[in-house]
Amino acid sequence: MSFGNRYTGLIHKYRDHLPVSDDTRIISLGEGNTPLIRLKNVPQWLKKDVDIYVKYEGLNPTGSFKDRGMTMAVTKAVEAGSKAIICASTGNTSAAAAAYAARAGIRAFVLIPEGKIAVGKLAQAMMYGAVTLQIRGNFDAGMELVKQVAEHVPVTIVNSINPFRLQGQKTAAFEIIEELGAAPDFHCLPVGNAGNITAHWMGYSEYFERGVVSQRPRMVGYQAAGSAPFMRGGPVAQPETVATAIRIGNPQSWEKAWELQKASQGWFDELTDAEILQAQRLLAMQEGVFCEPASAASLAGAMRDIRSGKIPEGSKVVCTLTGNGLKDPDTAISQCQSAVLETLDASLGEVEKSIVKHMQGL
Ligand code: AN7
Repeated sequence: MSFGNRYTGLIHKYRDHLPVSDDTRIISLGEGNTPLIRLKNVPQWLKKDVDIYVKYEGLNPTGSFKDRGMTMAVTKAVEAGSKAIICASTGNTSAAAAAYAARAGIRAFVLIPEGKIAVGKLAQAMMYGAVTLQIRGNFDAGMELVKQVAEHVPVTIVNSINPFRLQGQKTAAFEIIEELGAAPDFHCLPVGNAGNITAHWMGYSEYFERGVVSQRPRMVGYQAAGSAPFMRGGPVAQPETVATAIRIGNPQSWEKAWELQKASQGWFDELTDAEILQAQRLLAMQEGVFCEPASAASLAGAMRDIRSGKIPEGSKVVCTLTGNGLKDPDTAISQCQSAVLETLDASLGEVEKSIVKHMQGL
């Protein structure tokens, strides 16, 4: 057994693959190194011989994959002397920006669509001390405002148009390759701005070009049907979906996404809110893994494409679970009305009666 190998975040671990120097002050909260969980019950339930792994990015320090990008973006902003960062966000980017700014001792400004971000994410932005600007408009409007205001005031944009974000996020692909000993056959992700799918393809490609692996996965991206600009062939003016994290009508990495789709021989598709929520609940109830609705789009899509044979039997599939289910308790509870929540008197008789009832058939 070896001691003293404290994990101190992905920049330390992958510094040879990242644009940092020995003098760089690293702003880290120990992000990365997330579990790659092999599903047991879902493949059986599908009656298909496939290996499905979920990369549980919800276990990052602020509960989403955004921490991988934010450790790099904030590290580089501080290195460049920036005193403030800014982003537009559907919630998770704002939570990560707020946390890493707090850690660095700089100011964070976050623009969020009023009433359209999950309550946990709002709590995070406020608790970490970001100046939280709720706009009467959606993410896309916020993104345009951020680009414009950054031309007038000295703030560093930390949305995924900041190239350091993708540098940090590519490390998830490194981790997957190191754990599996090879790239998977298919890698499925939810798509909003398409930054994360782009970053994963970068990571796989770097290990491929260095000869670490001899193959790269086919990349598969899923959007919510009400927010599916890739399927409509152009921006969606009024995106809507229960998966508020990907309620995005004008993806910032549009070209890169289509390039990697071609290069990897992957595809994009869309899922209804009902399909997304069903996959979220299935994953929680069958596997004990709680992700937020947007994240479940990756599994929902993979299940559909496995069923149809588009993803053939014998495949190794990785689904990225981008965010933690605890971020959005309202959506979770609202779809559990049929689940087991009973109200009863604090009496032994009542409690015992309920337990006996629910033990029947076990
Ligand atoms: C849980 O926080 O864009 O395709 O502003 O939070 O890289 O945009 C969030 C995106 C998937 C989509 N899953 O990733 C934001 C934001 C979750 C997310 C995505 C997001 P990209």
